[in-house]
Amino acid sequence: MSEPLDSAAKAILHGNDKGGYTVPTAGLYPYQWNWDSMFAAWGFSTFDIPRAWEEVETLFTGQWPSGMVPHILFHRPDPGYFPGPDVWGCDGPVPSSGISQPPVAATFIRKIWEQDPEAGRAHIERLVPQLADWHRWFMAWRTDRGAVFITHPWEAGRDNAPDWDNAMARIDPVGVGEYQRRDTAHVDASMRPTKEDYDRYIWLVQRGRRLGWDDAKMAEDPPFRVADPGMTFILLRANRDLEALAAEVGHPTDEIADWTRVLEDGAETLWNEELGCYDSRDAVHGGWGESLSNASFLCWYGGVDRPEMLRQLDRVMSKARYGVASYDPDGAKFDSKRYWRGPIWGIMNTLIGLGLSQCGHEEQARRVKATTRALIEDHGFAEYFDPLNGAPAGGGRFTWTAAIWLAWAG
Ligand code: 9YW
Repeated sequence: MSEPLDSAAKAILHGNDKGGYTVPTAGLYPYQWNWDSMFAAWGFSTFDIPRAWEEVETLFTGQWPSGMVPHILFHRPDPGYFPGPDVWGCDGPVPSSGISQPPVAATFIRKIWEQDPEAGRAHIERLVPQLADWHRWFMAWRTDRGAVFITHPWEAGRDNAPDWDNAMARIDPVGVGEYQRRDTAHVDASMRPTKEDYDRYIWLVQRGRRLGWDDAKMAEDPPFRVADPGMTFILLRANRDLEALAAEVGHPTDEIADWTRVLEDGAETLWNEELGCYDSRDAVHGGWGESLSNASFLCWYGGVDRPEMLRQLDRVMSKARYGVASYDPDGAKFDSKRYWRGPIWGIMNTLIGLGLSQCGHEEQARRVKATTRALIEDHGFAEYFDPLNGAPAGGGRFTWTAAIWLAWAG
C-alpha cells in the first residue's frame, strides 16, 4: 500500500469515468471496452461498490439478443477513434462493435459480490441469466473441439500477438479501400500494429458488416478462426465463477457445469508438445501459432496445472525485470515495444498471479505480484511496458493499470 499511488490510481479512475462507464484512457480509447470495464469495476469496488455495480450494469445494457456482449460500446460518438460505429454498422441495443472480448466479467462480478453479498444480491440475480446467455453464445459460436476461437484479433484483446501471424497471412485484404487510422495520432507508430495488420482488421470488420453480423452466415467459409489459450482459460475460469454465482441465486447449474467439462477438454487441444506450452491453433487449416505468450500462462487461472508451464514461467520471468512478457523473450518475433509482441501488461500479470495463487504456487504468485508492484511504482500507470527496462508505452493514465494497483498489486 502506498498512499500517493492509491490516490493517483483513484484519480485516474475518476478522470476516465464518463458517468456510468469508464474509458480505458482519454483520447486513444474514448468508449467503453468490455474487459477494461470489468477491471475498472473491480478497481472501483475497493472504495465504491455501488459505482462498481453501475459499471457492470452499463456493460450489460449492450448485450445482443444472441447473448453476445460486444467488445466496444459506443455510448457517445467520438471522432478520435477508428473504426467507430459507422464502420461497424451494428444494430444492437447500444451502438457497438460486432465481436466480443475476453469474458472476465463473471469472475470480477463474483469478486465484487463477495465484498458485500447483501448489497450485491439484486445485481447477481439480474446478471447471472445474462452471463449464462453470453457464455452459451461462446459455446455455440466460438468453440472448436472445446477450445474457444476468435474470429478477429481484437476479439482476443491481444491485437497483434504473434499467435495470429500465420492465419492473418492467409487473408488477402483486397478491396479494403482507404481509411484513416487514429491510433497513431495519439501514440508512437512503432508501438502499434502495422498497416498490414490494420488492413486485415478492417477487412474482417467489412466482411462482418456485409453479413449483417449474423453468426450462422459468418460461420460459413470463415477467413479467420484461431483457437486461443487466453480466451479458453478465461472462459473456463469465468464459467467456474458463474456456476458458483448461479448456485447462490438458485439458477440451474447443470448446463454451466457441462460447459466447464467441454472447456477443460478443449484446453488440452491447445497443448503444443513440440513447443512445450499451451499455444494457439488454427481452427480452419490446422497448425500452431507457435507462440509462447502471456496467455499461455493463464492455464492456472483456468484451473489447469502443468509442471512444464512452471518451468517455462521461470525461464520467461528470468528474462524480464517486471513480470511476464507478452511473448517469449527468447522467441524469434520478440519486440519489446510493439504492443502484444513482447511488452508487459499489468492486467495479464494480474490474471496470471491470481491463477498461480489459486493453484498453490505461492512463491511464483508472490514474484509476479511484487514485480508488477515495482513496475507501477517505478514507471506509473501506462497502458503497457517494455519488459527489459520497464519504459512506459502506449497510452498513459490507463484505467486497467490503476484498477489492478488498487485491487491487487498495490
Ligand atoms: C483497439 C482498450 C483496448 C484493449 C485491448 C487492447 C487495445 C485496441 O486496447 O485494443 O483498438 O481495440 O489490445 O485488449 O481492450 O484498452
